[in-house]
Amino acid sequence: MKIGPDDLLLIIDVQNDFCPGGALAVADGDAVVPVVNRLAGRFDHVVLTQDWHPAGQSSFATSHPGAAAFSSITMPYGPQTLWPDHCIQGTAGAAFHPDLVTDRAELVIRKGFRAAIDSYSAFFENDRTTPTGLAGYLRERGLKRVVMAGLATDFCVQYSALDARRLGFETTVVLAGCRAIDLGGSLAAATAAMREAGVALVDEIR
Ligand code: VGL
Ligand code: ZN
Repeated sequence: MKIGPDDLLLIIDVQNDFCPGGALAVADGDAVVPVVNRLAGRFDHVVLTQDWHPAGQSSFATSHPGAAAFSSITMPYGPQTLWPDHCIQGTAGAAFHPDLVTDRAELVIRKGFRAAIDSYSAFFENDRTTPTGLAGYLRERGLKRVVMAGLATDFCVQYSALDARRLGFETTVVLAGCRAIDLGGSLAAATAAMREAGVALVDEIR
Protein backbone atom coordinates (compact mmCIF):
# COMPACT_ATOMS: atom_id res chain seq x y z
CA MET A 1 0.00 0.00 0.00
CA LYS A 2 0.95 3.62 -0.53
CA ILE A 3 0.53 5.94 2.43
CA GLY A 4 -1.78 8.86 1.61
CA PRO A 5 -2.78 12.15 3.28
CA ASP A 6 -6.08 10.70 4.56
CA ASP A 7 -4.40 7.75 6.29
CA LEU A 8 -4.00 7.59 10.05
CA LEU A 9 -1.39 5.61 11.94
CA LEU A 10 -2.95 4.34 15.19
CA ILE A 11 -0.32 3.15 17.68
CA ILE A 12 -1.89 0.91 20.30
CA ASP A 13 -0.70 0.75 23.93
CA VAL A 14 3.10 0.84 23.53
CA GLN A 15 3.47 1.21 27.30
CA ASN A 16 5.95 -0.04 29.87
CA ASP A 17 3.57 -2.52 31.49
CA PHE A 18 3.20 -4.39 28.16
CA CYS A 19 6.96 -4.57 27.63
CA PRO A 20 9.48 -6.95 29.21
CA GLY A 21 9.66 -6.25 32.96
CA GLY A 22 6.15 -4.76 33.00
CA ALA A 23 3.11 -5.93 34.95
CA LEU A 24 1.43 -7.53 31.90
CA ALA A 25 4.51 -8.08 29.78
CA VAL A 26 3.97 -9.20 26.21
CA ALA A 27 6.82 -11.42 24.98
CA ASP A 28 9.17 -9.27 22.91
CA GLY A 29 6.76 -6.34 23.29
CA ASP A 30 9.49 -3.71 23.08
CA ALA A 31 10.46 -5.02 19.63
CA VAL A 32 7.56 -3.03 18.19
CA VAL A 33 9.10 0.31 19.20
CA PRO A 34 11.55 0.81 16.31
CA VAL A 35 8.94 -0.46 13.85
CA VAL A 36 6.24 1.97 14.95
CA ASN A 37 8.76 4.83 15.22
CA ARG A 38 9.73 4.29 11.59
CA LEU A 39 6.08 4.14 10.55
CA ALA A 40 5.21 7.28 12.51
CA GLY A 41 7.70 9.29 10.48
CA ARG A 42 5.86 8.40 7.28
CA PHE A 43 2.27 9.33 8.17
CA ASP A 44 0.67 12.79 8.16
CA HIS A 45 -1.55 11.72 11.05
CA VAL A 46 -0.53 9.77 14.13
CA VAL A 47 -2.76 8.91 17.09
CA LEU A 48 -1.69 6.96 20.18
CA THR A 49 -3.77 4.94 22.60
CA GLN A 50 -2.86 4.57 26.25
CA ASP A 51 -4.37 1.91 28.49
CA TRP A 52 -5.26 4.00 31.56
CA HIS A 53 -6.92 2.18 34.45
CA PRO A 54 -7.95 3.38 37.89
CA ALA A 55 -6.61 1.32 40.81
CA GLY A 56 -9.17 -1.40 41.52
CA GLN A 57 -10.41 -1.56 37.92
CA SER A 58 -13.01 -4.33 37.53
CA SER A 59 -10.89 -6.14 34.92
CA PHE A 60 -8.14 -6.72 37.50
CA ALA A 61 -8.10 -10.19 39.07
CA THR A 62 -7.30 -8.50 42.39
CA SER A 63 -10.77 -6.90 42.31
CA HIS A 64 -12.37 -10.38 42.47
CA PRO A 65 -11.34 -12.27 45.62
CA GLY A 66 -10.28 -15.82 44.77
CA ALA A 67 -10.10 -15.20 41.02
CA ALA A 68 -6.91 -15.95 39.13
CA ALA A 69 -5.27 -13.63 36.64
CA PHE A 70 -5.95 -14.74 33.05
CA SER A 71 -9.22 -16.45 34.04
CA SER A 72 -12.50 -15.19 32.61
CA ILE A 73 -15.64 -13.88 34.29
CA THR A 74 -18.99 -12.61 33.09
CA MET A 75 -19.55 -8.92 33.54
CA PRO A 76 -22.87 -7.11 32.89
CA TYR A 77 -21.49 -6.26 29.43
CA GLY A 78 -20.27 -9.80 28.61
CA PRO A 79 -17.21 -11.98 29.14
CA GLN A 80 -14.11 -10.33 30.54
CA THR A 81 -10.61 -11.74 30.97
CA LEU A 82 -9.12 -10.86 34.36
CA TRP A 83 -5.65 -9.31 34.22
CA PRO A 84 -2.86 -8.60 36.62
CA ASP A 85 -3.02 -4.98 37.82
CA HIS A 86 -1.49 -2.92 34.99
CA CYS A 87 -1.37 0.54 33.43
CA ILE A 88 -2.63 2.28 36.53
CA GLN A 89 -3.18 5.98 35.86
CA GLY A 90 -0.07 8.05 36.50
CA THR A 91 2.28 5.15 37.24
CA ALA A 92 5.53 4.36 35.41
CA GLY A 93 3.90 1.20 34.06
CA ALA A 94 1.25 3.28 32.31
CA ALA A 95 3.82 5.57 30.67
CA PHE A 96 4.73 5.10 27.05
CA HIS A 97 7.90 3.09 26.40
CA PRO A 98 10.76 5.60 26.81
CA ASP A 99 12.00 5.01 23.25
CA LEU A 100 8.59 5.52 21.64
CA VAL A 101 8.70 8.74 19.63
CA THR A 102 5.46 10.46 20.57
CA ASP A 103 6.20 13.95 19.20
CA ARG A 104 4.15 13.60 16.03
CA ALA A 105 1.03 12.29 17.76
CA GLU A 106 -1.87 14.68 17.30
CA LEU A 107 -4.12 12.90 19.79
CA VAL A 108 -3.78 10.45 22.66
CA ILE A 109 -6.85 8.35 23.40
CA ARG A 110 -6.88 7.06 26.97
CA LYS A 111 -9.09 4.06 27.51
CA GLY A 112 -10.28 1.80 30.30
CA PHE A 113 -10.42 4.78 32.66
CA ARG A 114 -13.77 3.82 34.19
CA ALA A 115 -13.73 1.39 37.13
CA ALA A 116 -16.74 -0.64 35.99
CA ILE A 117 -15.80 -1.36 32.39
CA ASP A 118 -12.64 -2.26 30.55
CA SER A 119 -11.80 -0.98 27.08
CA TYR A 120 -9.60 -2.92 24.67
CA SER A 121 -10.62 -1.05 21.54
CA ALA A 122 -9.55 2.47 20.63
CA PHE A 123 -13.15 3.05 19.45
CA PHE A 124 -15.50 1.44 22.01
CA GLU A 125 -15.37 0.21 25.59
CA ASN A 126 -15.87 -3.53 26.12
CA ASP A 127 -19.67 -3.26 25.93
CA ARG A 128 -18.92 -2.56 22.24
CA THR A 129 -21.25 0.47 22.34
CA THR A 130 -19.78 3.21 24.59
CA PRO A 131 -17.67 5.30 22.19
CA THR A 132 -14.25 6.77 22.96
CA GLY A 133 -14.77 9.57 20.43
CA LEU A 134 -12.09 8.37 18.00
CA ALA A 135 -14.57 7.61 15.21
CA GLY A 136 -15.91 11.15 15.44
CA TYR A 137 -12.39 12.52 15.34
CA LEU A 138 -11.57 10.55 12.19
CA ARG A 139 -14.79 11.60 10.47
CA GLU A 140 -14.45 15.27 11.37
CA ARG A 141 -10.89 15.27 10.14
CA GLY A 142 -11.80 13.42 6.92
CA LEU A 143 -9.50 10.48 7.65
CA LYS A 144 -10.57 7.38 5.77
CA ARG A 145 -8.05 4.66 6.44
CA VAL A 146 -6.64 3.41 9.73
CA VAL A 147 -3.28 1.63 9.79
CA MET A 148 -2.47 0.17 13.17
CA ALA A 149 0.29 -1.51 15.12
CA GLY A 150 1.20 -2.01 18.77
CA LEU A 151 0.24 -4.21 21.71
CA ALA A 152 -1.27 -6.65 21.96
CA THR A 153 -2.20 -8.17 18.59
CA ASP A 154 -4.88 -10.45 20.02
CA PHE A 155 -6.52 -7.95 22.40
CA CYS A 156 -6.34 -4.20 21.92
CA VAL A 157 -5.10 -4.31 18.31
CA GLN A 158 -7.68 -6.90 17.31
CA TYR A 159 -10.61 -5.13 19.00
CA SER A 160 -9.55 -1.80 17.48
CA ALA A 161 -9.21 -3.31 14.01
CA LEU A 162 -12.59 -5.07 14.14
CA ASP A 163 -14.30 -1.88 15.33
CA ALA A 164 -12.57 0.22 12.66
CA ARG A 165 -13.95 -2.14 10.01
CA ARG A 166 -17.40 -2.17 11.61
CA LEU A 167 -17.37 1.63 11.46
CA GLY A 168 -16.54 1.53 7.76
CA PHE A 169 -12.87 2.55 7.78
CA GLU A 170 -10.38 0.83 5.56
CA THR A 171 -8.18 -0.99 8.06
CA THR A 172 -4.66 -2.37 7.92
CA VAL A 173 -2.67 -4.06 10.69
CA VAL A 174 1.13 -4.03 10.35
CA LEU A 175 2.15 -7.30 11.96
CA ALA A 176 5.87 -6.52 12.25
CA GLY A 177 4.81 -3.74 14.63
CA CYS A 178 2.63 -5.99 16.81
CA ARG A 179 3.22 -8.66 19.45
CA ALA A 180 0.61 -10.94 21.06
CA ILE A 181 -0.32 -12.15 24.55
CA ASP A 182 -1.62 -15.43 23.03
CA LEU A 183 -3.88 -16.85 25.73
CA GLY A 184 -5.31 -20.26 24.79
CA GLY A 185 -5.04 -19.77 21.04
CA SER A 186 -6.16 -16.16 21.07
CA LEU A 187 -3.59 -15.08 18.48
CA ALA A 188 -4.79 -17.56 15.86
CA ALA A 189 -8.42 -16.68 16.62
CA ALA A 190 -7.68 -12.96 16.35
CA THR A 191 -5.86 -13.37 13.06
CA ALA A 192 -8.78 -15.35 11.61
CA ALA A 193 -11.38 -12.89 12.90
CA MET A 194 -9.53 -9.89 11.49
CA ARG A 195 -9.13 -11.56 8.08
CA GLU A 196 -12.79 -12.55 8.07
CA ALA A 197 -13.79 -8.94 8.82
CA GLY A 198 -11.80 -7.59 5.91
CA VAL A 199 -8.85 -6.20 7.85
CA ALA A 200 -5.71 -6.17 5.68
CA LEU A 201 -2.91 -7.96 7.55
CA VAL A 202 0.49 -7.00 6.20
CA ASP A 203 3.97 -7.68 7.51
CA GLU A 204 5.43 -4.26 6.70
CA ILE A 205 4.52 -1.22 4.62
CA ARG A 206 7.07 -0.69 1.89
C1 VGL B 1 -4.45 -5.01 26.71
C2 VGL B 1 -5.12 -6.64 28.16
C3 VGL B 1 -5.49 -5.69 29.08
C4 VGL B 1 -3.85 -4.66 25.38
C5 VGL B 1 -4.83 -4.04 27.61
O1 VGL B 1 -3.31 -3.55 25.23
O2 VGL B 1 -3.92 -5.52 24.46
N1 VGL B 1 -4.60 -6.29 26.98
N2 VGL B 1 -5.34 -4.39 28.79
ZN1 ZN C 1 -5.73 -2.95 30.28
